[in-house]
Amino acid sequence: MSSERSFIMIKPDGVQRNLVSEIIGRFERRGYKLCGLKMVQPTRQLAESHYADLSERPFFGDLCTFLSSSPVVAMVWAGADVVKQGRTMIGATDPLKSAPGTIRGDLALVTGKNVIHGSDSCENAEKEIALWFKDGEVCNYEQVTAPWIY
Ligand code: RTP
Repeated sequence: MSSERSFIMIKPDGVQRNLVSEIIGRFERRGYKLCGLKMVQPTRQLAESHYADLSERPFFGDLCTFLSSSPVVAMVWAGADVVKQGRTMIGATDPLKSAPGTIRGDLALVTGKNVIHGSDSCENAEKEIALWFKDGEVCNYEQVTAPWIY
């Protein structure tokens, strides 16, 4: 099993709309391994750090206000090609441009409330995991092996 990891976050709108199990289920059914999970209401500072790359964009303030407005579910998922595959499962930033079958394409309509975040590179995934999780909060474990579990 690959040790590649991605930081996946159900944003405030996904939590408020009771989409947590729907989203977790998609990653579980795909075959990915859940290694970290917590609900947290991000501080403004954490939201700004998470989206620091977008600090010059006009929507940055509203984005950070939204992210820190209500709890999120922060997760670490591991498995083969999880960063790229996770982004494919999530869909395009604008839900109206997301294919049916993707999380945003099935569950969202508005760019500013697009339900979920997924890391866009392995390097950023590790940075985001370090930003959101303390040492000891992410589990590194082997799943029970059987030919049909990979
Ligand atoms: P995310 O980081 O949340 O996974 O989203 P993403 O990679 O698909 O898109 P990104 O460009 O990183 O933008 C981060 C989030 O900012 C909001 N956004 N609003 N008003 C706008 O034009 C606009 N553009 C982006 C979205 O919520 C997007 O997910």
